[in-house]
Amino acid sequence: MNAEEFKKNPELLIAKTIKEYIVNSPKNVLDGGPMFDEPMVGFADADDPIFQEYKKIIGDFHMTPREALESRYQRLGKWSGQPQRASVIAWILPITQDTRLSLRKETIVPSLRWNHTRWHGEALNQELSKDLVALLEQLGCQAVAPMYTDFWHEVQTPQGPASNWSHRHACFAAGLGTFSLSDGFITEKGIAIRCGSAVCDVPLAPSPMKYASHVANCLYYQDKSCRRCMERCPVGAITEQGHDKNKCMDFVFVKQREILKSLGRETGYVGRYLGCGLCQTKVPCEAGIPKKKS
Ligand code: B12
Ligand code: SF4
Ligand code: SF4
Repeated sequence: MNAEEFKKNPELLIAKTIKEYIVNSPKNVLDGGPMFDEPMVGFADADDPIFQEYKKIIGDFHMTPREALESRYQRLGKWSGQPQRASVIAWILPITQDTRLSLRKETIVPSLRWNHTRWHGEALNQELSKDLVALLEQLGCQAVAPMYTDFWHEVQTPQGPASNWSHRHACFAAGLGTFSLSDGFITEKGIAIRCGSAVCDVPLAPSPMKYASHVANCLYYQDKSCRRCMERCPVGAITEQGHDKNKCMDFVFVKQREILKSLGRETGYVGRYLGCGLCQTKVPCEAGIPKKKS
């Protein structure tokens, strides 16, 4: 693709690039089949007021898209001031049915497939982010994938860890889904997903915001008809008050591996921790936006 072609329809070409990257990647493989289905892609205006609101909703440490762009190019010594327009690119990587089915059978530790998707899938997501930034730079644009920079970090808050760049908040601004009782992000392809985001100085048409609130896709917030994720969580980290990140983190980072060992099932698992995600399968929001019973 050349710069002229790109300028004619940047939204289409970026979405196509992300989708083809995942679908065709030789690394998108798990036991002979794909790890992720075709991605969903959305865009937001970097000047959407919601990014300023995130400083109140998440914390002052959460970067706006423009702050992220500036941080990267200041560090590179290539900053020439804020561009006229900037945009956020956000994507959803849906986890395949085979992996979801394998996790449905579990009650205390993740399946091997889910564990591999956590680690190998995130490595692929990181590669996609970096290659997308490199491609945009080749086309003469400025771009950054905030999560994969040396200025990305987590802040410990009393409620648990919080990132200075949240993919899901980028995805919400790009109209890709909403949050939920379990804290997971529910999209048209469900909650069993991974996601990613980047910022660029290209003026992109924002995707429509289809949702009435930031929790619109969750049945609990619609009419309290569902609490399935609460029942799936082995440590009670999800209650009607929401998701206790500290309880979840303690289980995910520490206790789950001890349980795996005691079950004699460590063979083949990878990564610093296992992943869990039990609250994201065998739930009505697993693979789509759940429908209210009429
Ligand atoms: C820190 C972290 C964790 C921590 C804390 C989780 C958390 N929810 O913050 C721990 C270790 C516990 C964790 C666990 C898991 N994680 Co994690 N984690 C992250 C990470 C690195 C940062 C998240 C963050 O700090 N967000 C900012 C905080 C402050 O957001 P928040 O509290 O969720 O947001 C709330 C408020 O904003 C609030 N709100 C209030 N008012 C308003 C108003 C508006 C307008 C809006 C929009 C919101 C809002 O609603 C939100 C939901 O309650 C992200 C990657 C990234 N950089 O985004 C992955 C990420 C969130 N994790 C992910 C996954 C998959 C998992 C696990 C399933 C483990 C696994 N890999 O298998 C579990 C699931 C736990 C759960 N029930 O959600 C996925 C999300 C998938 C999804 N469907 O949501 C992410 C995005 C990684 C990725 N690349 O895909 N994780
Ligand atoms: S399982 Fe039910 S209550 Fe939990 S996040 Fe999904 S729709 Fe909401
Ligand atoms: S990731 Fe595991 S521990 Fe955390 S809320 Fe979901 S089921 Fe509970």
